[in-house]
Amino acid sequence: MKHQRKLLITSALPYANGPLHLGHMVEFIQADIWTRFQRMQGHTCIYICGDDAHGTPIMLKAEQLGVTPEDLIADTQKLHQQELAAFHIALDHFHTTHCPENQQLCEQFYQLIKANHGFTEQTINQAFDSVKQMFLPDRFIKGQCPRCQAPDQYGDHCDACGAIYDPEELINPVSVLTQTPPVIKTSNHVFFQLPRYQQALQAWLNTAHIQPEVNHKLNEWFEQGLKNWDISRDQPYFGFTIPDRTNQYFYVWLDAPIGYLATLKHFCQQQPHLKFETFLDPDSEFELYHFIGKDIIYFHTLFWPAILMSAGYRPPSGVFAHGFLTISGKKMSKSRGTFIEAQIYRQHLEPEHLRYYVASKLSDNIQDIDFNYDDYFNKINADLVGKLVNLASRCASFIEHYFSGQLANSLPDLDQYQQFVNQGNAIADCYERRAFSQAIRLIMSAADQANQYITQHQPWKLIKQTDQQQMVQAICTMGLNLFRALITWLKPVLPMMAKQVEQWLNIEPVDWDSINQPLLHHTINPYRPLSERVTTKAITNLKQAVTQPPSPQPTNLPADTSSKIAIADFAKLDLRVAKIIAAETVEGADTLLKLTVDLGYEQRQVFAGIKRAYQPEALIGRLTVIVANLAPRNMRFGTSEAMILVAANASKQSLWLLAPDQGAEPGMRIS
Ligand code: 2FM
Ligand code: ZN
Repeated sequence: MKHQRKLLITSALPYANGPLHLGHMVEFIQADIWTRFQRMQGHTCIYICGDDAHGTPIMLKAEQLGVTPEDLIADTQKLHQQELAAFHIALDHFHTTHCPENQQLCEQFYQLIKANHGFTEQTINQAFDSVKQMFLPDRFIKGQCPRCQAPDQYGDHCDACGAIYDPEELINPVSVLTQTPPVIKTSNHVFFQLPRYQQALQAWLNTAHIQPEVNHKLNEWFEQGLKNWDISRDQPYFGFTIPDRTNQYFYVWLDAPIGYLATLKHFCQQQPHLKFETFLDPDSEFELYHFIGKDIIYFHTLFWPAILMSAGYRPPSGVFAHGFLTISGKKMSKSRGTFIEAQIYRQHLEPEHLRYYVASKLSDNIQDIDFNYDDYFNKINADLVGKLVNLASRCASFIEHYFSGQLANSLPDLDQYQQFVNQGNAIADCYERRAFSQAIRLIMSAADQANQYITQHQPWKLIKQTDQQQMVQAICTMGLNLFRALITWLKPVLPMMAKQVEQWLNIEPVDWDSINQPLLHHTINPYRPLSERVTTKAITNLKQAVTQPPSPQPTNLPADTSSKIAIADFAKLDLRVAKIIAAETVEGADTLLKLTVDLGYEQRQVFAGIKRAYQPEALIGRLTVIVANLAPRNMRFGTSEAMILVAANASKQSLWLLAPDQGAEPGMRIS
């Protein structure tokens, strides 16, 4: 009997301030394929993820959209979950780092590490935006590169020459928030003493599953010497406050990996047979694997294991890093039309085709992988449809038309079948090592063998000979059994197609070893096409869609942008002409104006994100259009009692207030 493993698997937590794109999907697909493969082997797997909901960018994004960070992350979480389901990512649980479980765990880690003398305090200099009254993360400072003088470079590195530096070294630095020069301000921070864990980390690396390139990188870091790590941030910040510090928060990169555990804890609360504490135990029977992008190796192979060890908990059993996704050889970029949101992709192409394509490119190293439209087109049409689906439909048509769906009682050559099925061992080995592209190559070569088998035996000729009918049934039964093996091996990649096949073949869900017994003397259901070819039109449409302006922010979107609404839905909106009678700026909000509007029958207070486009005094007396029956929204600065309608360009940098023609009066209904 096989050894039954217990695995806890995670994908990196996506930030809760934007849609999932194909780069995210590569990682989810990779972890999902591995998880599904392990489950097919009979192992117990818990696969979890959640949104990374804290930090300065999320706080500022919410402010820019005129919503609370809580609303922004709640909306984004829903959209992320929808997208993951659409791509068949078999997560057991998707949660968020902004949850009571995480707050409690962060505090617990903090107290444990503190008790183990894992922290120290240091007073540091930081760039401070005195207009915005906040400390600036490196990404919020821009200036000229101190090495090559290139303009408009971030505070930590130069895109032009690759230099890495401290923000103080930038020439003519400005805050990207207010365009004003930052001042340097000191404050006292909590640091995790990473260097103390160097030996323990090196010992851990000897046993953990770490890719050779990652090991190499780690050795370089060890040689350079590890540094203390700042785990605190000053207010304003969106996150959890540190219990014994004034106005300070846990840095998002501390609470994010702890968020893996918070998600698990939340899941365990719904699964009485699972005891959360046992997962933390250094003797836990669960192996723990993190799938991550290569940009966050430092966090997962140094900080995170050291934090776990310092708190007395078990480190991960392995960390699996992958490369970035490029689109037609280029970095993903919105302005270059190479940024493909997952939702846009699936408006034009099939999620399972992406899964297959990504699997055919992924290996166990950290090289970048490329999404190339022509390559995608060929792989789906020539391999998936041309070889795999075609084999099924060829055999099905004979079995259905001549034998009423009945398979033969025996195979023409059992040894040949066994030899074919034996290829499954090498394929399983590839899956285990995450060498998915190699697994796909082996499966497609097996598909070639299966197609050759049918071509050689020519059932379309034999069927014309009355004494060869049984032979045709046996050949096509063999063909379908070979197909069943192929779809079994592809089930981790194509779970929906595999399910469709199980229904068609009228069989129980297959696991890895089901194919050891051929399917004989059995009636199958009528065949329905398993997958369609990709059309050039669909590819062209996707290309066009990604060069369009990016889709609007999640908070402004209905769940499904492609859905139409009925007239009755439209009638629910109470749109009214309103007169702006007061307008003022809001302290601490970059984009908001506070307006008072008159509807004739009453007045409302509205916070509108239009400060960039309008001076408050220029608005007074103007007529505009509002949504009058929007439920009041509590914002950081007060309650907004309606919504002003504006036209905006894609980046929302330019805005135009809507106004009725002359003669309209406050309170008039718009229909
Ligand atoms: O790089 C990122 O997208 C992070 N949000 C990943 C966090 S993974 C984990 F540590 F939580
Ligand atoms: Zn430079």
